[in-house]
Parts: sequence; structure tokens; C-alpha cells
Amino acid sequence: MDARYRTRDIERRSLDVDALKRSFLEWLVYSVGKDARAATRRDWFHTVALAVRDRVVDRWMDTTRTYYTHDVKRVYYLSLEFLIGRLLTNSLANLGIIDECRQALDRIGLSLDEVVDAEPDAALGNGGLGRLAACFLDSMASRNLPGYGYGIRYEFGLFEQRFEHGWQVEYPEQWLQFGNPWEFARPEVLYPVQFYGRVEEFRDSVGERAYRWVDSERVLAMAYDTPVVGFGGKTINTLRLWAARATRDFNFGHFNEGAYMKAVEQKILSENLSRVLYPNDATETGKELRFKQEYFFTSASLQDILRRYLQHHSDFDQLPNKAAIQLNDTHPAIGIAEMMRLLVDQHAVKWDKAWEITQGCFSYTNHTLLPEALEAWPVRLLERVLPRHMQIIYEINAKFLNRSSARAAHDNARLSHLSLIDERGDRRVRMGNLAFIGSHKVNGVSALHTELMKQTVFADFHAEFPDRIVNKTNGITPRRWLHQANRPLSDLITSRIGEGWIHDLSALDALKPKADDVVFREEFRRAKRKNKKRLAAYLARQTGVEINVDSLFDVQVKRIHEYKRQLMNILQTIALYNDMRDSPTVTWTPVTKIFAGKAAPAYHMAKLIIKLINDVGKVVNHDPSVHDNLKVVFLPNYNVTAAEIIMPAADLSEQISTAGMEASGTGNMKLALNGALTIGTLDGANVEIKDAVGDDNIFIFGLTAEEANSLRQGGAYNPRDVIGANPALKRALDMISTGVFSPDDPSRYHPILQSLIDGGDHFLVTADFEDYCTAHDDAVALYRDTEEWTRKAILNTTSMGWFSSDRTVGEYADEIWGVKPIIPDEGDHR
Ligand code: NBY
Repeated sequence: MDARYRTRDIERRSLDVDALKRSFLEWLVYSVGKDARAATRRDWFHTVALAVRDRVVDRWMDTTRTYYTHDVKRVYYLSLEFLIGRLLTNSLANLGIIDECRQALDRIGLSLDEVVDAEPDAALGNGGLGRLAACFLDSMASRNLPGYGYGIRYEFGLFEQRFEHGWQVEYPEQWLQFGNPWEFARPEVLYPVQFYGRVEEFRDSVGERAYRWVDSERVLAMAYDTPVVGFGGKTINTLRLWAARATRDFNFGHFNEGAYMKAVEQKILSENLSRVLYPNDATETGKELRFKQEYFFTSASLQDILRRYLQHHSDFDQLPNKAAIQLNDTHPAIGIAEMMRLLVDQHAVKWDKAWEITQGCFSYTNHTLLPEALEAWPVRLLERVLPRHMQIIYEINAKFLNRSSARAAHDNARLSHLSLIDERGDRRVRMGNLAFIGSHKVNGVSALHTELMKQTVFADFHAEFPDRIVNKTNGITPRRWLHQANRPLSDLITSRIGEGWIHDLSALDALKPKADDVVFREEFRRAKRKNKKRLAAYLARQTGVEINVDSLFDVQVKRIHEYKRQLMNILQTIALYNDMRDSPTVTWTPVTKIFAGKAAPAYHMAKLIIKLINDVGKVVNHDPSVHDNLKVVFLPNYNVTAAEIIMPAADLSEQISTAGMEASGTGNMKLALNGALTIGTLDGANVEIKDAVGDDNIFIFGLTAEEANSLRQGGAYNPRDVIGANPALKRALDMISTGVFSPDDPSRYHPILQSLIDGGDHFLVTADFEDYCTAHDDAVALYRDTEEWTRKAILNTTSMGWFSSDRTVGEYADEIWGVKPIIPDEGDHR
């Protein structure tokens, strides 16, 4: 090889400060095409990202080649959502070159923080489910597991939220507007995906009945690959996202007839498949385009998985030993039928063999028990859009029901529960049931949620397959959520126990005794205060509200949903406001209520709750009689980037869902890991967090899942009586209903009051209110005892080791996927 190129290649991979600086300057000119005087912050971001990407590519190819040469079993994580956020700090930190990069930029006269801030936030997800997928990618790479993410390269991510007069207004999120330096387009990796048409029956070469799908419309799926850098930079996995491409860009027939728009119409319609992420986080709205998105990315991914397998194999017997396919909720569940179609129709595998292979490969994670979120697609839609899949689903169903114990027992009620088809009303395909019977393992995301799965939605399936449902309590990546987001605390921890905790979070255990060390407590508080100052500055910039850094930062950040009960929080805020005004001479502990989160655009009640919080904030924040002891701030456009600033700064973490409704939660873990104390119900993973941090270090209140259930089942619950018996609650509701917070429109909040009073209060806000207020008072009282509060905060951080997604992913690997870590062989490039 030419010696000059060789030196250049080594230079381009070098991690030292001077080499980094030289690459930045070179990339700016030769790839971004700007000179240093004209370069904007965005130009510098692209420059740095490209230079960093150079330092990833060799190891990426090593990783891919190692998987290929050893023909290892891989795990494929199929998810309609990957909420990855920004990647620059993440790549630098996982490569271990944050400081080098900072210095290199310093020498050019630039600040790394400003460069980092120019990166758009990749919001290819709605909330917990999408962020979990992103944490799993980080953990799979960091544990050297051969894992791939498969999803959609949405042109528009989750909408940008702005407030106009306190109302949520949605704007398109154009994250790709200025290009994406992390991705590699793969125009040669292209798969056809069919829709519509009809099924033709014919006899195959040996005279057996066979089927082909004809007269269909085709769209192409084109791959875009993003490297996923593991901690330490050894394993670099791949996130492969599909973009829709038309089979024909241009219809010359139409064009020649002068129909210019019509000539490109088909292209635009086809490519709409990857245009935009659906913004619902807990409701299924049954849109045809959404269903087509699900099939589009699932089919392309399965074709890609089979192509990769066939590089080493000539039949499909070994597929379950080479490919574990994880369904992130039911969104890719049509993959069960698609795998059967690919094996039976395209590769002439016998039905029973194909079914055994399919079950051997697939597993399914359930993320919710809320009935409105369980996907059920109309049979008529499937018949029209995927006619062959509908046949296959009928066939799977018939064989399954025939062998079920319910059939043997002639138990029709149970049979109808087990059926893939919901026969009530318009007939629908239950995607959860399809995912369940097509998988060898099905998991819930917290101990309580898994238990409830067994008792409720999947009770009949659990009786039929008692070993299939397992628990995998969620986790979060300690790299992003502590090491990167919270430098002050991260440095403090490292100063005492070294860096090992970054890839083995259970090492935090060793710090528990430090809770009793005055000096450590002082340093812990100093780190928290730095983070609070940073958040206060950010909130002031974004909202104009100035907050007291020494107040208790009381944080509820998550999607806005009635079951998450932001309403209960704001009602308690009003009650606290009243108390402060009633007793102006009391020395109040200053409290700042911080909210953030998006509402699904069509979820009117959630949007009304946002408006209420903003209206309450307007009154409270301008009332001199509370002497700045209470502030209410709603930060617009919550996303991963905002979360990285909020989590480290929180004192109190609000996890107050109606028990039985939050499958797990993961924000609860991020906040506790960063030293916030939780005020919460016994719901989702809160139960396990309580066990980990200890009863004395958490504020638990409210009904249990069982109690909530029986209260509702009993039918005797009367919110009116409860309100009547609680003067603080009654007063807060009266203020809302008489327009104290909405003088311009006093009846604005009647729908909210209605849902509580006449609507039966489905989410039990009134039932839990009193207990919630007591728990809150306890928390505020404790906050005055600085040393004791800090001690508990430290015990929260140091007890959260188990909630690392490294642990979660390790359990999936051992108990569901059967994949093993492998350290990539190094190529001859170093
Ligand atoms: O998944 C969340 C759960 O609510 C949360 O408790 C859990 O911690 C997290 C990770 O397991 N579920 C969630 O985020 N769900 C969605 O984002 C979602 C998105 C789309 C649809 C349904 C749910 N949909 O039907 O379109």
C-alpha cells in the first residue's frame, strides 16, 4: 500500500488531541465545504461527527466481519420506535475521547458544549417503549452481544411541541433537514414489499397445493445504517432503518400527456410509508397507513434476516439457532405471518416445520395492559392490504384452536378468548394473541406487570402455556443517564470507586456506606446543586420563569396521560398554593413543580390538562403573596435532550400512576439513579425500586393494584362523597370550576371536572388524593433536613445498580435469545 495513504489512514483513526484537531480542520474544508471563518455551529457539529465517525468505522467492520465469519447467533430487535436522541456525546464517551475532543476544539477556539448543542435530537419514538429500544441498543453493544436494531427511518420524528396561550400546538420535527452525519445510505440494500392484490392457488412441482400473491403494489425498502458504539468502543453494532422508495420514480406516460403532478403522485404515495412517526403512545387508532408501516419494516427486516442466514446455510433447520427476533410490542407482530409466508410460499418449507422455526425465532415483549392500546386490526383491512397473510392467520388460528385444551373441554368462552379473531362487532385480528402463539417466550416489563399479564389479558394463554410468560424488568443505560448526563455526580462516583460502575452498575453498591460520610454528602449536594443551576438556567431560557435553585425540584416528566395522573399533581399544587396563602407567616419550604411531556395530538383531555397546568402556573408564578415559595413550570417539547438536563437536577420524582396501569416506567429509574427520591404508587417498577432503595428512602402512597381494581369492580365508588369529605380537594376543584385559573373562559375545565365527578373518576384521582398530599407533605418536611435528605438521595443512587439495561439485556440474552457475547477480532488496520 502507498505509504502516504497508510499514514493518512492511521492519522484518521488516531485518538490524540492533535490528530483530532487536524481531522476537524480537514473535514470542515473537504467534506463540509466551509472555511473556518464562515463555519456555523451546525457546520462544526457535522465536521466533528464525521471525524468521530471515522474512528468508529474500522471497528464497525471488524464487528460485522466477526459475526459473519463465526456465523454467530444474532438478536434482531424489531421496533417501530428508537428514541435515540443525540449521538455525539454518546459516541465520544463510549470511545473514551470526550476530553481529547474538548481540548482539540479548544485549540480551534470552539466549545464542545456548543458543538454538541447543534445536533438535532433524533426523536424516532413516542416515549418509554422507544427509549427502551435505544437503551437496549447501547447495552447490547456494550456487552458485546451481536444485536441489530431494525426500524423505520422516519423523515419526521415525534412532533415538536410548542405552547400558544398555554395550549399545545404541534409542529413537524425536521431532524433530517440538514442531513444526518451518522447514517450510511445503502442504496444497494433494497427489498420489495407488497401490498393489496389477491392470492392465487396452484399446484407446485410435486402436485401439492400452493399459493402465490399476485397483482400487488410494490414499494421498495432501502436500508440506512447507523453504527451503535458500545462502551469501550470494541463492539460496534448496527441500527438498520428502512426508508420507503417508489419502484418507479416517474411515470413517463402521465408526463408525456402533460399530467406532471400525476407523474410523481405514485412516488409520493409510496414514500409516505416512512414519512412520519405516529404520535400515539397508548392508544391504537387503526389507521391503514400505520398498519402498512408495520408490515413495511417488518417484511424488509425479515427478508434481510433470511438473506443473511442463507449466506451460510442451504436449509432453514438452523434458523432458530442463528436468529432471535424480538418483537417490541405487537407493532411488528405481523412478522409471525410474514415469516410463515416467506418460509412456506417463497422457500417451500412445509407448514409444520415452518411453524416450529417461527416459534423458535420469535419472542414478544408486552408493554401495556390498557385495553385501548391493544392492537386489533379489522379482518377486512387485512384481507384487502395483506390477503395472503389473512389466510395464513386463519390457518394458524384453526390449527391452534384445534389443539387447545379449550377445544377438548368444549369450553367456548375460553376458545373465543384464545382465538386470533375477535368476533365481537366488526371482526378483528388480535395482534397480541398472534404474537403470543408465534413466540417461544413472552415477557412483561416489571414484576407486577408480568403478574397482571398472567392474571388478566393473557390468563387463558398462561393456562395453556404456563412456561411461556417470563418477566424482564426494564432498565436504563448508565452511560447516557449517569455518565454522560450527570458529569458532576459521575466524576464524584469515579473519584471514590473508579470507573468500573460505567459498565457494571452494581459496583455502586460499594458506595452505600458513603451515605453516612459528611464529606461525601457535602460533595453529593454540590453536584446536585450544579445540575439544578443548569436546569434553572435552561428553564429560564425556554420559559422565562425564574426559579429558586434552593427550592425542592419536584419533577413529573413523561407523556401526558390520564393514567399517569398529572391532574392529581396539579390539584395537589393548587392545594399547596392555598395553604401558603392561608398561612403567610409560616416558614414554607420553597417548592418548584416542574412538568414536561407531550400529549397525543388527538387526546383532548390530555391537552386540556396541559392547558390547566399552564394556567395554574400563570396565576401562581405571579402571585406575590406566596413569596416565590411556589413556582409551576411546564417545559415545552420534552425529549431525550431535555431529559438529560432534567434527570440530574431533580430532588423529587413523581411516579404517581393509578396502580396497575403503568407497565414499568423507566423515567422512575433515571430519576432515582440521579439521586431523586420517589413519591409514587405501588405500580410498575416502582415496586422493585422500593425494594431496592428500602422503604425508608421512598414515599409510597395510595391504593394497590388489587385495591384499585376491587374499588372499581365494586361499582360503589363515589367520587362526590370523597370530594365532599376533603375540603382541600373540594376547594381546588371549586377554584377550577369557577374560573380562578381561566377568567377568560370559566367553563374551560368542565370536561375535567365532569370526568372526575360524573364520569366516575376512572383513574381514581380523588381516591388517592388525600394519601398523596400526606406523602407530599412528608417529602417536603424531610427536605428541610438537608443531611437526612442527602443521605437518602445517596442511598437512592447507590441502590439502583440492578436497574441497568445491561442487566436486563443480559437476562434476555440468557433466558430468551440464547445469544452469547463475542469480542470482535481486530482487523489488520492497527
Ligand atoms: O413502555 C411504555 C409503558 O407505558 C411504560 O410503563 C414502560 O416502561 C415502557 C417500556 O417498557 N409504553 C409505551 O411507551 N408505549 C408506547 O410508546 C406506544 C406507542 C405506540 C402505540 C402504543 C404504545 N400504538 O399503539 O401506536
